[in-house]
Amino acid sequence: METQAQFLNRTKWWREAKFGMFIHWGIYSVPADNRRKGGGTAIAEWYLSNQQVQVADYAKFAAQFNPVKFNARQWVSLAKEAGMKYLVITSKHHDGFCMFDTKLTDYNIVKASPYGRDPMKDLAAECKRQGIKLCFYYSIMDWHHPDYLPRRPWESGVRPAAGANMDRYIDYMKGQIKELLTNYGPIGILWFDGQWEHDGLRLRSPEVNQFIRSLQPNIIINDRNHEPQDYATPEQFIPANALPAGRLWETCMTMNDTWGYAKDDHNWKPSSDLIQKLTDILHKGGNFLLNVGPTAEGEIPQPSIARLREVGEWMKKHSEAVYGTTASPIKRLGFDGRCAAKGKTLYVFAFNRAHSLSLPNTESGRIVGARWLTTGETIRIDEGALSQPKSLHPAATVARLDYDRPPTFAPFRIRVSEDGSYLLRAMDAELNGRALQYEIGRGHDNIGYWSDPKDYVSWQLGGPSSGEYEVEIKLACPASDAGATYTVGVENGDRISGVVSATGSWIEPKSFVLGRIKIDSQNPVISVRIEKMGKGAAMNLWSVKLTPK
Ligand code: FHN
Repeated sequence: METQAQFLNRTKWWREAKFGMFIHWGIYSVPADNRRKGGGTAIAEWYLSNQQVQVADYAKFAAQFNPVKFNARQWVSLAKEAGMKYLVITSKHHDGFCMFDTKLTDYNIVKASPYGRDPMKDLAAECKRQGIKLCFYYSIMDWHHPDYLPRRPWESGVRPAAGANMDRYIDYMKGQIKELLTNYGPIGILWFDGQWEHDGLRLRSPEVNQFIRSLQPNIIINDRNHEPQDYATPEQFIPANALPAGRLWETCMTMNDTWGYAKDDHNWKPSSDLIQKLTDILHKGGNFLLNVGPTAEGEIPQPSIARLREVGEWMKKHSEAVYGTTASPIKRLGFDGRCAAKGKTLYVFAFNRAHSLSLPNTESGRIVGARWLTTGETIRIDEGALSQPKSLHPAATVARLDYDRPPTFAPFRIRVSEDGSYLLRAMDAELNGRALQYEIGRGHDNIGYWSDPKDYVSWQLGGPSSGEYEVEIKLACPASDAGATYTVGVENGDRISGVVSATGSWIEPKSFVLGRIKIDSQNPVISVRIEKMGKGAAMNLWSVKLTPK
């Protein structure tokens, strides 16, 4: 079993890198079409599904895929210019087309396209030359492989499922993973995706993840093969807070609305927005995996290049505020901006000229130096307020504050709502114990993996709170696991109990009013504790609401 020190050592490069390039590139860039059959738009790499195309017809795009303008040096240089430290590229997406030289199917770029070369080889050499970590995205879901099930609804009668064997498919998948982790040098991350059609048992997830680590013990694996593994992957959004219990995480996001290239998707995010998203992620201790979708000719679209260069310009002056930082010790700033920490230094990202760029008082630590990284000016501090810079960066103006020790601030407390109630969300909770995980994305915004009855969840209230409160809990649990008994209440004070009933599934929460508790202490800690486990995991907890009565 890996120790925490070993885990931190193995993930060190990634935790310091903070910023990577995601590349969705495949034969879906031939149609480059993000429309759905019957109207509306979707994500272009899902073309086969969006247009309900038969596999044999979709496969014809391979013969039209000839990325003669692909230039690994240009792509890696662009990632580096943007300040990105790693690159995650789709080795195989859901369409099953392999963008690497695999011996396990001819449905690959070397054998089935006029291009006839392995771009992953070029990228591996270029990443090594430029000091960028090469990482592979690999889709478990495979619409092309005859052994992968289920078939798509529009395939019935065309491509029968008879004879398909998912175990044989998992063996194929392991064989390809072995090729990816053997033929391209050290790989930074195995970025799984497309796991949702089967559970971890069917996908032999523990076996596959262990196999990966046997091939490259230092590799990082994301959470999309049915195990928490090394980090969580909120997609197209940024969590409201740092994930509880120091859980590592990385937001992946598109620059427009699609991962694969779509000729008609012009909904590009401004570079200032991308920079502010990066600082928001830094504030919460995450990584940012920003996507480009190259064309069938092998070119990164000009709007993506422009944004990467603009972000890179900001990084040139401010990268020390990005690399190697950790989550802000101040959960909420009093102005439109964000903050990140690095030992005895805080970096403050001011999004616009705020009336007062003031910081809360520290509980420990005194400022011994302060300057604006953006302008080089020394900062004067007057009763906590920072002197304004002579000019602002349109995206984020950055201050560096040096303390005599790593500064600490008052603990985060849940603010009372205007109606006197408190909403205690999973996102804001302290997770106490071994197994609890905060789950986010794909229908989750909850505390899960509640397999140990000694684990418990808690929040500290920040406002006036003496009196009687109605307790409402929002939780989810499938019938297979229901039945646990639990209590909600004040630590070492009044509590009320409940029984977990079935709500449908792990991602179908329901709310239950339990009754009332009395609170008579200042800044009490409210907790949810398990009294007795049910048939399986206790529950997935979304929130607790306390309403004064
Ligand atoms: O279905 C995929 C999608 O095409 C894209 O690859 C994203 C990127 O993380 N992942 C899945 C949707 O969650």
